[in-house]
Amino acid sequence: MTTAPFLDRHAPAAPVEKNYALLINPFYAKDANASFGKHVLTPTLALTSFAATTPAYWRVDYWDENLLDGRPPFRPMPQVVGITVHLTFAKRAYELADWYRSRGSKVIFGGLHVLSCPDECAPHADALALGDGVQLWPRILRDVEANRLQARYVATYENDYCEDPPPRRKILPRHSFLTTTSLIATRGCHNRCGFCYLATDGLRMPYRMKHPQQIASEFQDDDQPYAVFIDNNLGSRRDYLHQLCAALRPLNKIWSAAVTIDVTDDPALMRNMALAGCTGVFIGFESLSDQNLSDSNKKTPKTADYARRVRILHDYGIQVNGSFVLGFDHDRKDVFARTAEWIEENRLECATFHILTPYPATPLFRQMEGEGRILHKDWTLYDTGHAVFRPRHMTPEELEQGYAWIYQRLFSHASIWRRRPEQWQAIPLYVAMSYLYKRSNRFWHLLIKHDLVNPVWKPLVEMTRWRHVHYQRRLAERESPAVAPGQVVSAGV
Ligand code: B12
Ligand code: SF4
Repeated sequence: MTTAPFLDRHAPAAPVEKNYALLINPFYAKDANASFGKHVLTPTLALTSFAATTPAYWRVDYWDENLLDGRPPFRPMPQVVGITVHLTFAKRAYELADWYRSRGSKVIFGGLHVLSCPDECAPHADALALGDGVQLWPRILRDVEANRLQARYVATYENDYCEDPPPRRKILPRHSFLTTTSLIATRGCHNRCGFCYLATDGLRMPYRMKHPQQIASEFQDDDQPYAVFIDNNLGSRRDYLHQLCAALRPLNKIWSAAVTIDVTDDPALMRNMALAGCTGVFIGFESLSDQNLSDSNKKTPKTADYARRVRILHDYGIQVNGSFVLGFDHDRKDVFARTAEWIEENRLECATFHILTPYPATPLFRQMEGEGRILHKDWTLYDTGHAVFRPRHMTPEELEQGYAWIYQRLFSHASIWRRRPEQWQAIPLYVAMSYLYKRSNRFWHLLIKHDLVNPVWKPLVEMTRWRHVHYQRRLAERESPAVAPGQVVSAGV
């Protein structure tokens, strides 16, 4: 889980196959503090989304190096290699690109890092796709065919999102993920937090939505019981989320999504989400300090009201995976213990932690650079598990130690027990989920390597779906929330 597959520099070049495209999600090292399981929950849509626009006479293969099946294929050599590049795996993307280019393939880079650091990426690729790949990929392939590939292709995110084809999920290895149904209904977010990639210079991503019925059809067609919405914020437009819930409800399937905590302002929406099969939400609380949140420009309710809002979600049987950022300017050394206590007090079923990370070309990066607080630009360590800047009230080492400590505490037997659901009937399922997700890192590589992720999880997913469908029926019959079921598969899991 920590070392990239070996690329043999002496391997001879195989012949190049015309009209063959290989799409690669490069390897990145996994943080041993967190769950390895999270990396095989749902596939990224970076590659499948634009793969859908490939002309029928092109062959497309998908290779995710994180599934531990070794290095990507090279016999025959693809005519085109498309690689998605994030800053944490940029170095690996460059190694792969150099290898394939030296043997005759044309390499195309796209993704967030290409947008924020194009000049760094350019020497390693034949062409850069800056922006929406769905619009650019068919143009790029046409230019490859006509032998007139350009160095840069640029697209905005302002077209009608309903015109995008469904992602090409059939190219994914089906047993390797908890579910292949990563759905994305919207792009953008009504917020622009200074630390978020959405605030990257030059990235204009207005909030765009697909028709709810398109999303329901995608969910139905992929034939999985559980979907994860990978939208930045599925709750940015509540009127839209109401409509989406109405479209999902007849499917009798379950799903989870990232939303902001202000969705709890609308009790009817909570009810509709539960009735539509929502079993969990991923919420970026970010911090329990109002000052940190306003410094970051995050429009969010007061932190003193967070606990009440978590209860509303729990009342509707919706589990909460809280995401917390550590190392803000108002964080002192007590932030770790205070955050852990709050999570336990409010019985968050799951929590994800991130060391504050100034992504290049964001307002936070500019601020930190202006204050001389950036420690280095080794992007591999910009993985939110390392301190890459000088925090205000502690040393970088103390921040990293606090980050490791809080994961250990939240994954401990005692903490898992303290956060157990109030209904005793729900406890066995909660414990099963917690142990599989949080305390099984030593087994995860075996599940991943032997394509067992989906077969092992499937019974738990089905049990959760079955329990939730029964709960939906009880909820539909009454005005107030019914007694919530315990879920096995929950927010972000
Ligand atoms: C799914 C997901 C994951 C999955 C899978 C990740 C993977 N690489 O396999 C999991 C859960 C494992 C994960 C883990 C992490 N993630 Co993540 N993840 C996402 C998420 C929610 C969706 C990605 C996605 O599918 N987007 C939708 C696609 C369609 O958009 P896209 O990637 O931008 O692709 C479009 C274009 O960029 C372009 N394009 C992209 N690639 C290519 C390639 C070519 C050839 C072409 C032509 C075009 C093209 O076309 C696409 C269509 O328009 C995003 C947030 C988001 N909503 O985007 C965060 C996000 C990418 N993750 C992020 C982070 C920080 C992480 C972690 C480091 C967090 C952590 N500490 O654990 C880890 C580790 C991963 C790593 N080291 O990179 C950050 C990255 C920030 C940054 N500036 O790099 C994001 C943006 C979340 C955020 N709001 O901060 N993640
Ligand atoms: S609310 Fe979340 S997705 Fe929206 S800008 Fe802030 S961090 Fe990014």
